[in-house]
Amino acid sequence: MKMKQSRPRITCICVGATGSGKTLLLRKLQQKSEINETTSSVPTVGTSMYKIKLPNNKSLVVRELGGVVAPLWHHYYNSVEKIIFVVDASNLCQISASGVLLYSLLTEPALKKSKILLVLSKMDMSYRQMRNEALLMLQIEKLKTQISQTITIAEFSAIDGTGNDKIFAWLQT
Ligand SMILES: Nc1nc2c(ncn2[C@@H]2O[C@H](COP(=O)(O)OP(=O)(O)O)[C@@H](O)[C@H]2O)c(=O)[nH]1
Ligand SMILES: [Mg+2]
Repeated sequence: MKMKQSRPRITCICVGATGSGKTLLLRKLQQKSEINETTSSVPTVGTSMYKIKLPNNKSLVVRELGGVVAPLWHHYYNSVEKIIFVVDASNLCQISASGVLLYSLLTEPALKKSKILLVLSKMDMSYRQMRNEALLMLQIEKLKTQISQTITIAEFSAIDGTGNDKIFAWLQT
């Protein structure tokens, strides 16, 4: 008889400001792997879980944590190994808010050993130079010298599929 695992250990979280594109990113990753299992959501604290099938046939459950519940993010840091941090590259007006969230995440003791994937989302709505402007505004180069985590940067568009392969490759490592 198969035991039903009701509480999988979630080792990957997806965070970022409200509207940055987290849900669409995770749905897109699910679609590519032809799994459409929009798993349980916990509306009270605004988190949802997505089971993503990786190219190596393993699967990974990612928990989305919305910007509105940023003060509660720390409840979910336990056993987190990977963090997908989503920034809307088409909206540079909101980028400083993302920078503050990112910084507080990176300085969190529980996340000292985690791997970070910085996703610049909505690239279909951004001009090329916006990528560099976004990274500059987030002070990524300076941050890299100050933190223990490694940051991988991926451009993404849920519309045209930009960045899909790079994100899957990162999720597999
Ligand atoms: N053009 C474009 N719009 C996007 C993209 N990703 C998300 N959006 C839009 O941005 C809005 C917020 O997206 P959502 O995934 O719900 O953001 P979340 O709050 O971070 O989960 C929605 O209207 C999406 O359709 C993208 O890659 N390109
Ligand atoms: Mg969402």
